[in-house]
Amino acid sequence: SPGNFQVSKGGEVLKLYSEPEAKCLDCLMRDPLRPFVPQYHGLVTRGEHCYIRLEDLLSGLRRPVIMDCKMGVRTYQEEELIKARTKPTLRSDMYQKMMKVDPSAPSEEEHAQKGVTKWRYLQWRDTTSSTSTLGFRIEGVMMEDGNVQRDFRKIQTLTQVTEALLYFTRSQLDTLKAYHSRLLDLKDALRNSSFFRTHEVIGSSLLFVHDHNKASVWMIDFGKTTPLPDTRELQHSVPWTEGSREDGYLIGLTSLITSLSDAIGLACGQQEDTCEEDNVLHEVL
Ligand code: I3P
Repeated sequence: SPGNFQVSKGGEVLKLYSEPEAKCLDCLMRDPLRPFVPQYHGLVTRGEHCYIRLEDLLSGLRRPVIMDCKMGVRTYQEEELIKARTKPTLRSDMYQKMMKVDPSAPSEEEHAQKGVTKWRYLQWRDTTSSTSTLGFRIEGVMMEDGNVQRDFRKIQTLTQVTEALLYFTRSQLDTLKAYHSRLLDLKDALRNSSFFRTHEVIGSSLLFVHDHNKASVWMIDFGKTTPLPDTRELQHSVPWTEGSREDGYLIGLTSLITSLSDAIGLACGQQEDTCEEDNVLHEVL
């Protein structure tokens, strides 16, 4: 959320300090994932707050277009579910946000309380988006003019995701291909990452950023990413069951890669003359 950020200078942004995030970034600077994470420059105090100094991923870009994909099959920590059971705290702000989207979503009890637990709210977001089924969701898109669109959060199917990708890239083949190849490289780096093997990655996003001549993807937001106890490791590619701590990160990455392939195929069809694969096929036929 923009409220947690301070403008800095020299191609940096300041993000409000959180211990779990700072620990992750420390670890990530010494991991094969480093090229996929904004560079971390340590901490700084401004006024009474401590901040994390991060590379500004938008620096040097002209009228950038941005898409935030929240990764994983769930966006709440197991701890949140336990809290909801043992000492439930009701959130009226989350009840209000739920009502705004769908007044029929809260139960009778929740209506009476005018509140929902944080777990309930986050789980509702997960099941009314593609998070639970595809392992990620598009949280938001910002177009060249700075206009932010959040409607994508209600997307449920891979076909809808592909349509959103075509909209976000304006069907530009070079941009789609750059994103596709960056995600394949990321998948490779994740395979070799000891950070990834040993952390539960929750509520983290892939940030897609492009302008007229550059496109890249970055891993961001590690405030709810936590190390596993001693020698435990995650697969990241299996459904979550309570206690497993599996996050489904790779389920989401695979869905995204599939959707990008589909988008490339469709964008090819729209501009036959510029598509190499198509031309080869025409020659053969
Ligand atoms: C927020 C979103 C954030 C979450 C925040 C939610 O909902 O899920 O990720 O913060 O909880 O309000 P939305 O985007 O639908 O408005 P965390 O990921 O840090 O838990 P919060 O209000 O307790 O900060």
